[in-house]
Order: sequence, then C-alpha cells, then structure tokens
Amino acid sequence: MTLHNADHVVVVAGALYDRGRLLAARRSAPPELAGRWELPGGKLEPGESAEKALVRELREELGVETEPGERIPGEWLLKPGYVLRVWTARLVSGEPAPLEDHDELRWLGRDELGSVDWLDVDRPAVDAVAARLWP
Ligand code: DCM
Repeated sequence: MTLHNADHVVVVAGALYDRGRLLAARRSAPPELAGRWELPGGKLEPGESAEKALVRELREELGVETEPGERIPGEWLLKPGYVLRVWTARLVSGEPAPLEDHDELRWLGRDELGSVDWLDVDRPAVDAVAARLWP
C-alpha cells in the first residue's frame, strides 16, 4: 500500500503549467489556511500511485484532465507525519475552475510567482518548481 511511504502520509500537488504559466489556487478551507495560495493536490488514497492521485485530485478540484510529468526534487514537511511531493502536470483538456477546496485560481508567469500569498510549505516547493520550469 502506497498511502504511507515509510512512516509518513504523502500529499501530492501539481505544478500545472500551460503556455509558460503556473497555476496557483487559493484555498477556501480550513479557516487557518483559507485565503492562502497553493499548488492544488491532495492525499493519496490507499493503493494509489502518486501520479494517479494527482490526476484524480486535479480532476476533482479543477475539472481538468492532466498528464503528470516529472517529480520536482525535494519533499516538504506539512505537519508531523505528512509530506508534500510535487509533480509537474500538463493541461490536456478543460479550463481549470475552482470546483472544490478553492475559491480563486490564477495563472502566474515567472515574474508573478511572488504576487500571491503562498502557504508556508508551498513557498519553497514553488521555488523548486520555478527552477525546473524556468531554468
Ligand atoms: N497542503 C499544503 N500544500 C499543498 C497541498 C496541501 O500545505 N499544496 C496541506 C493542507 C492540508 C494538507 O496538506 O493541511 C492536506 O491537504 P488537503 O486538505 O487538500 O487534503
């Protein structure tokens, strides 16, 4: 079962990019995270691979079909026992909409990455994404 890798729960997030921009999503819940921006994603379900979870989460939350790309090197501690891992994802079809968990979406170009209030954990992850997308 891949829900737990070693001894932590894996949360996957997508660096969804299209035409030179990265998608940022503003959380609508829980109250302590609402209003902060993140790379959309969620927890792996039992037996699910990270790539499958990513495609499922982006479909549920944004209503789009995506194709996972490469894993962004690194791993970020969300809270004790939970780690965030990030994959690039290519938009295959649909236009992202904040269907679930978010109340606003924004496509950010390289120079706009600092314009939103990222969750603390996502900030270094987004830096790693930028280094990969815009070397
Ligand atoms: N989380 C995060 N950054 C992300 C995705 C998730 O900090 N890009 C956090 C928020 C929650 C936990 O992971 O504490 C689980 O996310 P969710 O509530 O979306 O399943």
